[in-house]
Amino acid sequence: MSTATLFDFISDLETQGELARVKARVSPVLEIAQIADRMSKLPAPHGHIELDQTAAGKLGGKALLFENVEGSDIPVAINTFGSYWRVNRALGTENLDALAGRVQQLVKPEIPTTLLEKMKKLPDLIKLGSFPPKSVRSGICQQVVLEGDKADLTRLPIIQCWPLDGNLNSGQVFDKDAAGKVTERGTGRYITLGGIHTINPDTGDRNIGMYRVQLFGPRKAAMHWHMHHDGARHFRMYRSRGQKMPLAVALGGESVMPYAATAPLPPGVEELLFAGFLNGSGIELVKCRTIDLEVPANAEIVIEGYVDPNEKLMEGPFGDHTGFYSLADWYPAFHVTAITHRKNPIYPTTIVGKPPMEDYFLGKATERVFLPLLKMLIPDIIDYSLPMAGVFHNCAFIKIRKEYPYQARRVMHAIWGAGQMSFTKFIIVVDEQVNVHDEQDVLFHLFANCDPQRDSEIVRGPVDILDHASPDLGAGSKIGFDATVKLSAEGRVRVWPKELEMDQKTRELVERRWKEYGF
Ligand SMILES: Cc1cc2nc3c(=O)[nH]c(=O)nc-3n(C[C@H](O)[C@H](O)[C@H](O)COP(=O)(O)O)c2cc1C
Ligand SMILES: [Mn+2]
Repeated sequence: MSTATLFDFISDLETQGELARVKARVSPVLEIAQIADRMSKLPAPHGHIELDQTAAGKLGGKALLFENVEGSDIPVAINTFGSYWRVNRALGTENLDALAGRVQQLVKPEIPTTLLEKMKKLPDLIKLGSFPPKSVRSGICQQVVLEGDKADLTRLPIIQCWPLDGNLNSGQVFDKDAAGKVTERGTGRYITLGGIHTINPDTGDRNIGMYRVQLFGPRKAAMHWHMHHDGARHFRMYRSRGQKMPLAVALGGESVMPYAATAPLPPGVEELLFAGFLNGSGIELVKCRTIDLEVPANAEIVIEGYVDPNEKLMEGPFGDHTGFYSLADWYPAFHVTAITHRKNPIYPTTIVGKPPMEDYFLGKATERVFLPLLKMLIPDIIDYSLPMAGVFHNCAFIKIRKEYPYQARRVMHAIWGAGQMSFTKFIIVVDEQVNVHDEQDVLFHLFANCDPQRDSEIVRGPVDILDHASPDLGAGSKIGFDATVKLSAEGRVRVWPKELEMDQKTRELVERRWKEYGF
């Protein structure tokens, strides 16, 4: 079972030997981040899952609860999702494949044949098996209500992750010409594990995305949503109407909530439904106090406010999950109208950086859980892996059962059209017998089976906003390598040699006689 509140989740982790409490007084500026980084590189108490045999798969250390943080009386929880076991625990599953199996069940009763029909059906599929959210009259997230001037973000133990975060003098600015016009500077402190709740003003659809929030002042922050994400899309809708956008940042809640906020659901598919599905019961919602939105009743802390379409802030730089600082750029300003919280709340956060970090395990959960949905869109795919070094968007290994010429290329183009997978910069397609979870096996076949000129496919298109190598922000090129065995219609192909393999009879003979050889 997933747990109902962050407090319960932490208690559960503690009982299971997965939590370390830190009583020493620590600074929220860099110190917590450095401790969490070091901890995340230690072996995880409960080891790793079968599928991920990489060294990273065993890491994660323990979740941390800092009880004595300078400048705030609220404890900080970090690294709570930083291992396979803890992600499984949060999602209430024994292993990710079992959860993928539940998603597979949703996908099964599926009849439509065209891609478009399938895309249209996705929302239904999610709804089908899930539990809708329930409105309730009161929730622990509103045990304490601080409105107006009483609301003060600086009282929260918001951490600074990396030394140059928020530092505009570091040369890390995207729009150098505009940088001169900056009148208001942010701090280096960011809310990093919040669920950003917004509503589509046309349809009323609710969205939750995990977007970082940079602290500017007691009631002011900057919202860093990528232009391709739903929060940004909602914002553009309010902006074109000339309206302020109500927004709430929810911290904590059911242990499935932070993961659900990161899940790459198609626009219009509500994260709340997916969270209900993961949670095994609908997420309880309460009305916000100062804006027209509902938020999870079981959250620890909720920050209410609105985004002003006419006000931009120079957000960043920020040490990102790519292993580089993402450059400072203009993002909308968020004005806080209230902070509500439970009595004695816990403040959850995370840091990102060079992998493996806590988000590696959240990303791997997505890789597994979304496999059935990806297969539904692109039935050629048997399995896939997003290798650690590719930090999710940069690289995908795809396994297909090849049946006709150029099938690998069809798969590449389908991926480049599939939701957030479309940002994949390097795609390597391999045959059925290759283990996509073994990097060496994939690279072996890439290097051996490709004639670079004949077997690569380069396209232009939208790329991840965080890609610093693309010539333009969010726009660049992507490459696919067909590392499968080539068929005659795939360009000039000579006789393809067989891969080495000892015959079964001899293998069995040696197996039987192994002791006899006297090793
Ligand atoms: C720890 C973490 C931090 C993230 N930070 C951001 C961010 O600052 N901005 C952003 O647009 N996406 C960020 N993401 C990715 C989004 O949460 C993710 O793509 C999600 O699916 C977006 O939801 P949406 O499609 O509803 O917008 C982050 C993900 C994780 C795991
Ligand atoms: Mn969404």
